[in-house]
Amino acid sequence: MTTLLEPPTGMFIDLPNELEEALIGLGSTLPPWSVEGTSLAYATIERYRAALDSAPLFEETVNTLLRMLGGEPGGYAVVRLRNIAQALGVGDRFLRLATAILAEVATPFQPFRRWPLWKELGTNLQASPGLSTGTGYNAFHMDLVNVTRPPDYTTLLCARPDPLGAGASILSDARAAVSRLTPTSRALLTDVAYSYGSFFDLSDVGEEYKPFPVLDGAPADLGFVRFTAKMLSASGLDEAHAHAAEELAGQMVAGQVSFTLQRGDLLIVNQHRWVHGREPLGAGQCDVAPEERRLLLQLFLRDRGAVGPYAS
Ligand SMILES: O=C(O)CCC(=O)C(=O)O
Ligand SMILES: [Fe+2]
Repeated sequence: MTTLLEPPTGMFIDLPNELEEALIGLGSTLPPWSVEGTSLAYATIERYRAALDSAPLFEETVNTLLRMLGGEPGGYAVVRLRNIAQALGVGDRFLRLATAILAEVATPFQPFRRWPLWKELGTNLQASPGLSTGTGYNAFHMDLVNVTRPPDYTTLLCARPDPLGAGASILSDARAAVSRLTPTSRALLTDVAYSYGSFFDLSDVGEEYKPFPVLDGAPADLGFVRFTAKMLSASGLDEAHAHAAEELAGQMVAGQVSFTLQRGDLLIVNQHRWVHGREPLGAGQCDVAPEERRLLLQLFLRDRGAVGPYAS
């Protein structure tokens, strides 16, 4: 059949009606998941797979998703589970289904042991605006930039969009941004000169990486463009290296796409290829009741068998 298809560039997956209906039915039958160490238990993966395999067009849909997530220019996808969220709510039944779908991409795991598998990212008016739960612009970054083995995928499930209609997600093809840089900047970005953040209570992400190079020279599916715009203001960064990283930040913005996640949308980002962030939430959050403010749930994925020369 169509094995030579280019990766789709639409990046949104609307489920066929018959699959949606089957998943709504299955949502009530999936058992709670178990975690083994820091990963979704193998028994749960098998159990969920056996259940979803019977759903019409599930395999085809997963194949489409995998094509969107891998290979150039792919690297992110939004699976629209809006009707399922409408039917089931966004509680346990919905999270089990989302977990089952993601387990077909890679293994859900829990790098922050102190938080549950799905970590709530709510809206906190007291948080620094640019941080996860803040209300401001969250500039381009990859998650867990300062570890030797960052999660291969980061995923964000929208439980509640900003009622003020803002907070769009921003995405950019980091590899394409790098390709538009001058050779001088690219060379500077290979230097082990960048640092960001702390390393605390993390599991299965390797060691703290400090300082790190932005470009590691590894093939795209193994290495990373280790970037967070937040490191630009880190102390100790010399002017030449800061300038190269700023140029990269500029190219990421120049190539960005943006869209606003709706309730039930599941964004999956391949961290080897794309960076992500968020536009500011709507002004006037203090007039929105706390339980109505934007709420995302975050889950990380680890590629199966991802233990190569660039992992440690
Ligand atoms: O709020 C968002 O949409 C993105 C949050 C994020 O990227 C993060 O917490 O790492
Ligand atoms: Fe993030």
